[in-house]
Amino acid sequence: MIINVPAAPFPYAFDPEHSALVVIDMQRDFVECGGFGEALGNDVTRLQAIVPTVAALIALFRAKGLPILHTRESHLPDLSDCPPAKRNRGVANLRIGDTGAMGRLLVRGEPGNSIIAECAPMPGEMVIDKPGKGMFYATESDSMLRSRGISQLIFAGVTTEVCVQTSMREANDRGYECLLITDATESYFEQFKAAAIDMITAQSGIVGWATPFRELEASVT
Ligand code: TIU
Repeated sequence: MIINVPAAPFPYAFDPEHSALVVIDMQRDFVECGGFGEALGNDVTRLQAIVPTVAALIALFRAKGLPILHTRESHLPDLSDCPPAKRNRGVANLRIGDTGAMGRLLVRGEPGNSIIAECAPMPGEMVIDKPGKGMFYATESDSMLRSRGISQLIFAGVTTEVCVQTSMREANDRGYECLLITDATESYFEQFKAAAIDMITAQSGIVGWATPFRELEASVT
């Protein structure tokens, strides 16, 4: 059954049977003090405001029995999947692989690299470790989703204009219909979040659709 969800730039034809929720990088490294996000000079507390909404969105998908894919931005301990071009950016004292307050920054298996408790994956949910900003680069995301018959992706997570937007663009090019939940995503920069949503939805939804959580929730309950 198709459900028309009010959205920008026009209603999103939500098909629950072919949909998955994608929760991008809700990791301690980005959301908590002492992680990669703070090492880049960002105020990570901005991201904490969306946690209840992301958790509610996850709960909604679980209640409906719909699939969820969680991503983590992470690198192997030997950093063989982290190109120097990514590691050697800027003048940060703490770079990817260096040891911070929550272990080695952005390294798989370190305490800071885990997903925050409020958004933690449940057994049976898809979890993808990605070395890039996008969820499809060097991952099994596409085959995992296609093998489940999924053609629509509902997006949440951080940060809006970096890993979320990159993932939405990758998904759009692969033929997925993408809906961003605007109050379940956040950026370290207020103006970049707004601009990313505008870029995604402009030109008749050149990348996809956007709507607040309450519109999706009201449409499916
Ligand atoms: N720096 C920043 O805004 N984001 C990232 O580095 N990764 C993600 O967005 N996950």
